[in-house]
Amino acid sequence: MSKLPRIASIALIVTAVAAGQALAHAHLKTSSPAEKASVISPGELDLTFTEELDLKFSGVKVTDPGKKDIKLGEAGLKDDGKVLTVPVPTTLAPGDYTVDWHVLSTDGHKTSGSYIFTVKP
Ligand SMILES: [Cu+2]
Repeated sequence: MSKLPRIASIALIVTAVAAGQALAHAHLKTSSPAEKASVISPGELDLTFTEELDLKFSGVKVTDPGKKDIKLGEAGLKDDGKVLTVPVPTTLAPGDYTVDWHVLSTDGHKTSGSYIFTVKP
């Protein structure tokens, strides 16, 4: 019985974890309105990511309950480039809205996702 294979596999895991942290992509940490939140029509959307973003290749699309695109203002970055902020110039009617986001983090990796929030009557 040798302990070598076990030590080797532990070393492999440690290496994989370290590499994973070095290549961390931008993941959505929090948002305002939050996922599944019920809110009054928001004046803007704030999406907070784990990494700094490249604004040129980052964006948000919002669709209404009828799957129609909502007209949004020009996206910007704040808080060290980790928060993507998008003005919502119109008042949203009550219903469920889908936010589709795609971002490029400054490490050159793309991520995307979507979530829903509700505008209450
Ligand atoms: Cu990355």
